[in-house]
Parts: sequence; C-alpha cells; structure tokens
Amino acid sequence: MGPDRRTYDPRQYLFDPALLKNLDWGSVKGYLSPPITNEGPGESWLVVRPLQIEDFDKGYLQILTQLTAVGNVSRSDFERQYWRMQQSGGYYITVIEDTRNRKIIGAATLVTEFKFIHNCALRARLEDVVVNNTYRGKQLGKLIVLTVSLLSKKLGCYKMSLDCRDPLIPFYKSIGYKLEPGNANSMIVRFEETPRIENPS
Ligand code: 16G
Repeated sequence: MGPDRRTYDPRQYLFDPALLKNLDWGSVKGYLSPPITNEGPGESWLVVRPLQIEDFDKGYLQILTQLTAVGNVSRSDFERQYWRMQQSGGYYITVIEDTRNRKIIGAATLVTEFKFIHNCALRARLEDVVVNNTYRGKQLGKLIVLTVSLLSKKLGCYKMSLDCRDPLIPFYKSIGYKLEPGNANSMIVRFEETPRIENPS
C-alpha cells in the first residue's frame, strides 16, 4: 500500500464523506422530478453518507435481506468485513438514513477495480442496491444509484456496470444504464458455499 493520505477518520466512515460533495448532478437532472441530490435529498430527515460501523445497529443488514440471503452475520463479523473493505480500498458503500428513527432505508455499493486496459483505467461496478419500499415515491432508488454512479465518475472510472433481475431493467434504463447491443450478457458460475481462506492474496 502507498502512503496513507486519508484526510478523514476511518473509524467513523468506510470512505471519505468529502467525496460525496459537489457531485455532477447537472449531468443527470433529466432523470429526477423534482430534482434532488445527495446533498439535498428532498426531506430534512434524510441523510446520504458513507457506511458506518454503527449501521449494524441501524438495520443495514436487515435491509439487504430484501435483496438476497444475508445469513447470520454477528457484530464482530460485520466489523471484520468493514475493516477488510477499508484496508483493501475501492469499497464505497453509501447509505440513506432516516434520522428520525435512525434506520438505514436505502443503500448501494460502488466497487472499483484497477485495470491495465484503457491506459491503466479504473472501472466501477454497482452492487447491492436496496431501498425500503415503504418510502416509495421519494425517488430514493434513483437517488442512491445516481449518487454512487456520479461518485464513480468523479473517481475517474471509465464505465460502471451492474447485474440485476430482469424486472429491474426499466428502472436502470430510466437513469441512463443501457443494454449495449451485442454486449449485454451476464454469465455466472455458482459455487457451493465452502469455508473461506482467511487472507486470500
Ligand atoms: C443483484 C444485485 C447484486 C447482488 C445480487 C445478489 C444490484 C445492481 N445487483 O444482482 O449486487 O449482489 O443481486 O444476488 O444491486 P445473489 O444472492 O443471487 O448473488
């Protein structure tokens, strides 16, 4: 790892909250009506910010169960994984909190990947997008996805891609994602869950 140039407290946030300032919302304003941004999410009680360890107690894992199986993740499992992500770098889990009841009501993960191609480019993947469906009508799905998409742009990524279930294709199309002709396949091999190697490298 290179020199530590962190300008924020890593015990407080998974990534530097300053990265979420001044995202290029002008470039996506046609997708939102009324216009909202991560810094002005439309309600005074909504906050968009990086993941925190305390989000274990604010229902981050519970909301992920809307997406898929989460399993039995203890607080120490959660903290260990948080620190792995923090140390590895490239993980930008972003959440929406309802500060009235201190609950996580939306989340999306941006993961970046170093490449040799495209002049040693950075590439982005969108993962684990969830929004509590009792908050419907507030454009929170668009808000959280556009926030991490604009963050990937700010970080200099040359593209961002995602896998999703078919019924979600119209949603992602409505905010600028495309099925590229001849290049819109997602293929998978699934492995049975086996014990993990602790320090893969
Ligand atoms: C969806 C998610 C992906 C998540 C996966 C879980 C988005 C854009 N895609 O594909 O991030 O990891 O579902 O499903 O949120 P799985 O349990 O079958 O891997």
